[in-house]
Amino acid sequence: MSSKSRPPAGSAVKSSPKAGAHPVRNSTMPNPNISGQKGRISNGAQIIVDTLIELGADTMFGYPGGVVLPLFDRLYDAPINFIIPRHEQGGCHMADAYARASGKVGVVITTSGPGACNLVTGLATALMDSVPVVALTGQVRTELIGNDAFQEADTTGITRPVTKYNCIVKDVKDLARTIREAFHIASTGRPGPVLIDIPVDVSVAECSTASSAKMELPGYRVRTKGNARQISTAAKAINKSEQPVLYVGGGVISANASDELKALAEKAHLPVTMTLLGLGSYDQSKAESLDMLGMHGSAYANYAVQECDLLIAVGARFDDRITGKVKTFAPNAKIIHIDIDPTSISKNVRVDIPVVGDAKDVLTELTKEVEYRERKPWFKKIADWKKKFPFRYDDSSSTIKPQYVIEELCRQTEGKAIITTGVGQNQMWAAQFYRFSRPRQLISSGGLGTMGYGLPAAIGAQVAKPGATVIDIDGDHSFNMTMTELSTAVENKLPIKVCILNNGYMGMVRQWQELFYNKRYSKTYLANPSYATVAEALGAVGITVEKAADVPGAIKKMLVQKRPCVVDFRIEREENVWPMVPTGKSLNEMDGLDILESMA
Ligand SMILES: Cc1ncc(C[n+]2csc(CCOP(=O)(O)OP(=O)(O)O)c2C)c(N)n1
Ligand SMILES: [Mg+2]
Repeated sequence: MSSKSRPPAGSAVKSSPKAGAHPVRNSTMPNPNISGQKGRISNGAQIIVDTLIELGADTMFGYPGGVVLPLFDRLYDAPINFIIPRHEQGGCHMADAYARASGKVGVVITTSGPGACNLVTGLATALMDSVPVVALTGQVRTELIGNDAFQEADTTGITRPVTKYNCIVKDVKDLARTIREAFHIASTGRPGPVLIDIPVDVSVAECSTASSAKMELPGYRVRTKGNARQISTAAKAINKSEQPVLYVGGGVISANASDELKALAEKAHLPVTMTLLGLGSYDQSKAESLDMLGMHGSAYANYAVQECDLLIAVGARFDDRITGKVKTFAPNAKIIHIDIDPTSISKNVRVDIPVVGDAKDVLTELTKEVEYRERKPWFKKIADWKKKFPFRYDDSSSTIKPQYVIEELCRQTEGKAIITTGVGQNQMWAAQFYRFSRPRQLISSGGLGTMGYGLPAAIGAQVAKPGATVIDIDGDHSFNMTMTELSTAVENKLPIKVCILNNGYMGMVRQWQELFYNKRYSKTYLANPSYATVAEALGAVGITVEKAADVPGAIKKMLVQKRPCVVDFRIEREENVWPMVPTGKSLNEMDGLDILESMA
């Protein structure tokens, strides 16, 4: 890379902040307001560790390298649970899932150049799903920046589009403050990943400890309280509505607002549908749950959205997998949109009543003003759709149906496990057939759809919740992408379970080829290893299941393992996910309903 494309050495590289973030001042500028300047003399690496501990980060994920040696030296005997992945992408997914499962900020540390570059997919995954992750990357010495130094990469440049905010710290005096700011920006407003790049000379430079340095974010404002008038207008619309639908996204979970959501749904008597990331925010065992909506959502949710007269979106962003054809999305509905991120309002779909604020706060206020209405005809219609088009599969065959595996998993874990997923059919079946009842129970890459997320995510979730049963429902090819992380699980004695729905195919892509490319299965079949043998070689337990009759026993065996356990379910090869709204179609134009009906 030419040095021309780089900022001159000595300048700070700033990202343009994303939704909800605002520019922070140049971190190389002298900062006269640092408090705590009088403390003991420390080096940059020690300041990093002290500040992280002060911020409550007792668990981190990371991989060492040359320019982070000073930092790793300080981590040697620090009171931190430090997990070393086998690849930095895995480390970033672990930090991300740790954050999703715990509600805390996930921290990942890597070296410069290749280490930092390996974070990109993980950061993009966290950005798309609004997950608070702080990444600390080492950088070459300040004087070498722009010289194509060994293991130099323009980390802030490369990660600018995949972070909520990033910067490089060039003065040790700014370190503590910048780390505090990173945690604040990552976890407030619409959460997201923040990266701080730290040249090695800054890590070894000495300064008086400034770990209590105050944040200086004059331009960063987060509006948590919703506008009272807008809330009243929303309440009136709800009270007037004959056919309302609550459409809930991951924002409700990240705002810890599930109780407030339940209170609103119960008081006003509203049916609730959730996005993939919203699953768990509302108990699916309730009659008012319409389960997931969208491309592979339930027919009853999609019909309800298309026929509703009022759509109340909370912490959701009208992603194209949800709306189908935007022009004909919820054609009869007035739309209320409650979101912390003002930039997502009316971005994809025109909104009638926007309310910018924290979901917990806004839902509390809104609930005070709503009234109960029975809405008998509407709930009758919904009950009829539910009866006619439940998620179904043909259970008459002796080959293993993936849906059956998930139903059985749900039965044996009493719907209480934390589920992570790969991407593809496995992910959609997990969303359709496991029944989620509490927030932070489903951990899945929604926005970016990152194959390879499931296994490292299970590790991050298990670290966050050591007592929980954590199951990765994965695809064979998703698992292939990061399966080396099984070693991380083994080394750290994490009893995660991996259920590979092994169809031999990149199943979701094959499904599209079947439906839209005349069954020309171009490059979607790859030879797989014996996963049980791989698992055993890496120190985990491996089980292969080839017959439907063996599914319950294998799951039972898996659930009692103390070591990580991989179960390779050889499933029906060409099973499809139904229903399906083809790209460009309206939500009510679902394929596969006839197939589902024929199985009744
Ligand atoms: C990193 C990455 N590369 C490519 C894709 C495109 N893609 C989406 S689903 C899929 C197939 C997934 O196969 P598998 O993990 O076996 O899951 P299945 O659909 O068979 O359950 C592919 C290639 C992706 N989502 N992520
Ligand atoms: Mg597959």
